[in-house]
Amino acid sequence: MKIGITCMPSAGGSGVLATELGLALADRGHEIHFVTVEQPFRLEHFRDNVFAHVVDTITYPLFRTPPYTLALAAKIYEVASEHGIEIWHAHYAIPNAASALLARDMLPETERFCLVTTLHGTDITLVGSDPSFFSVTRHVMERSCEITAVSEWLARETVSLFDLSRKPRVIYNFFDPGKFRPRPVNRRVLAADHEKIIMHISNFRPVKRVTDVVRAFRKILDRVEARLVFVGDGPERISAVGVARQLGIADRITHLGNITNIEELLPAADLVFQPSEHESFGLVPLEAMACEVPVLATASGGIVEVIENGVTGYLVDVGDIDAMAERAIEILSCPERAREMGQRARRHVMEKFTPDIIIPQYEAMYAEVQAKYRATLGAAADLHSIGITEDPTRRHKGYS
Ligand code: GMT
Repeated sequence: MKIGITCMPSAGGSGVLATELGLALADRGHEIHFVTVEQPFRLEHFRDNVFAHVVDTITYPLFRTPPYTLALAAKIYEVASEHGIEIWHAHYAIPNAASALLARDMLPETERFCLVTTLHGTDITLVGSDPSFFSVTRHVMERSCEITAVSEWLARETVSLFDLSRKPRVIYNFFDPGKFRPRPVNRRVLAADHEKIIMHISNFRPVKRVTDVVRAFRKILDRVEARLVFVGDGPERISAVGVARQLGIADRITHLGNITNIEELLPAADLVFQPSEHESFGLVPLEAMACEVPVLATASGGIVEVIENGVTGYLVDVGDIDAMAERAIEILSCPERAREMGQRARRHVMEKFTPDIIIPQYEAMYAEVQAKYRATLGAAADLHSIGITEDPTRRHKGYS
């Protein structure tokens, strides 16, 4: 199949997942065309069946910011018409699905691709539900041939927030078991021999609650010799630095910035700590579990579909710093228990979230929407039903 993929190129989970999905599909013989504003984070080397197209934008004094969404639409249109793309898979509703929808409407009716939109979380909970984006987010979801969500929680949230006519299909995140596995690593480059390593990996947005990591770490230090390793960067990192200075523990934190090959870093951790406000799935916890590293996270959002509290990791309430510290101390001071939890975690994710399990679900969905499309080609009423053309009876109703 010829598949176009648009995603965020930065270090966030949606871009990583979309890139890994494209690579896995390419390995299975599909022709994959990425269209992004810059080279995706985990797409570094030439790969068979993979093509990377970068969007050109211009600056012009009349524009307050370059109209990227339109440039993206123009690039998707160009790639789709040149390569005969059958499925366009937009990751993150805004602006990616909106641009793909515009590109699809520009194509002649018989050459239109099926648009699949995957919701990753903040595109719905924070961006899409903001009044400024609500109507456009709802419109692109209604006009996608299929919508997928990365957890049951996100699917339910989306239906209730947007009052959608159908529930998104749930397809979970996956990890590469060859890459993310326990392996010998040189801990010494990260911490002294006597220090346990607590790792937090994120894009340091407010939803990640990174200052909670620092506050809990302060309490952990009362009982355990440890080093906190921050991986990633973003607007809240500086707040974490400020809190660490106030608490007098700034020298116990190492900031590594954005790292592409985290699979070589993760196995060095004694604990991965993700106290997010909510996580629609939790790709970092998944990758940590695959490395047999115990995870401490918050019981909020779709992460409860990934971690069973007390069995494959620990879940505490959002903002409950005392509980976070208590659980972390428990894990760090009992290596035998930590090892068993890590092993159970890997067994669990190997049973549920490998590419062999997840990729065929995407392929089956692509085949289904394609078959539906082919069966309805030419019948205008049916094209409306799968979002390929706009239903004229809805046009003036207003969606919100
Ligand atoms: O975690 C982030 O803030 C990045 C964000 C993204 O969209 O890039 O990640 C989201 O997508 C990941 C892949 O599907 C999920 O595993 C993360 O849980 C989700 N993040 C949030 O819901 C906060």
